[in-house]
Amino acid sequence: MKFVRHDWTEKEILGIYNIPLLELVYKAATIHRKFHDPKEVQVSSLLSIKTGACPEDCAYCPQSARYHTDIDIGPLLPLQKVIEVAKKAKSSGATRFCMGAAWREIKDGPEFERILEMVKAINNMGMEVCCTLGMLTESQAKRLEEAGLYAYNHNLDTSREYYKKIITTRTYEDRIKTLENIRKTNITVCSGGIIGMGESINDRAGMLTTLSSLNPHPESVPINILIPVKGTPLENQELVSIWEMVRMIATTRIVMPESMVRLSAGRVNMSKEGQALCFLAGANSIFTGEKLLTQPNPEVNEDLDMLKTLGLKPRQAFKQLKQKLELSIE
Ligand code: SAM
Ligand code: DTB
Ligand code: SF4
Repeated sequence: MKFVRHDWTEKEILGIYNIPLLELVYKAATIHRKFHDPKEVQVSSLLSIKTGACPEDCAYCPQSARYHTDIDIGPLLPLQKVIEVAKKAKSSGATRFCMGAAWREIKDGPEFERILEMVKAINNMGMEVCCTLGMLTESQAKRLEEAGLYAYNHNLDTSREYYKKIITTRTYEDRIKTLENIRKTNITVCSGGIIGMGESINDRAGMLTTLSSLNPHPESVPINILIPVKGTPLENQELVSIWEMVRMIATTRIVMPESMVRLSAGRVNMSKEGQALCFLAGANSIFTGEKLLTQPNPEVNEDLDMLKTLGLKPRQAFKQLKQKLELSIE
């Protein structure tokens, strides 16, 4: 039986999503154990390096300039400040540091140069560096690669069909083009989406069909639960039930067995038992730190306690890279 496939159909994925719940968790857990160490969880830290006033109209996002939300808008942070935060994150156990900017796209110039300095400095600290800065060109991706960037996050967020209902200022094709530009370098790809925006189960399966058609699959796939933020068009969306999150995580694990599946935004609204089921179903990465970009996340000590209770330990940095190098030396 072939596990890593790039030709999953939406119908097949829907079929998996709808398997009776415990049976689905068992199947996903079995696949998870074939490809990953089930005792390990990757711990990433997140920092908003440029907050708010974004020209895009993503209906879920508190950082769009079009909505009135309660966030602290700010310009690109100075290099030293970012280094300080990264050091703290490292000392509290994070092995990946992800920097997010509320930009539509990267513009060449002094701000991009500053970001390249940030990437270099954090890479030199021995952490995997990840950025999410909006759309980018092939030459910008190359420059980030030269600076030592390990991963670039750029989410598809939902299905091609539903995307138009959520964002009008860019297209699904724009998103895919940026993912292709990243793939032209050795930077790893991080791409996933959000559930709970009013999309159908077909839309969830549709998003996973597109993500799993990418060859290679994204090395990491974040699954966010919508945080309905006051002032955004999605402020009144009902919270997604934990059972739907477990189904989404398990289905993602089954269709992209080698990828890291990240339990991303929305953990503040999940019980520890719910998160435990997600880990069992194949999630093996979380964001720690009491803030995501602008919204709350569980406290670090609370997370460390949870990992300890579940017998999970943080994964070391650059592990995949090390495994690949070891294989090529053998
Ligand atoms: N501006 C860049 C972009 O859009 O690619 C990078 C930052 S953007 C905030 C990164 C991701 O955060 C989005 O793609 C979306 O998946 C997630 N996100 C934003 N607001 C969210 C919310 N309220 N709930 C859950 N996820 C959210
Ligand atoms: C991702 O998929 N989730 C993270 C990360 N990639 C950049 C961001 C979540 C943001 C949640 C809303 C906020 O904090 O503003
Ligand atoms: Fe801007 Fe990114 Fe938020 Fe969209 S998701 S409004 S592009 S910061």
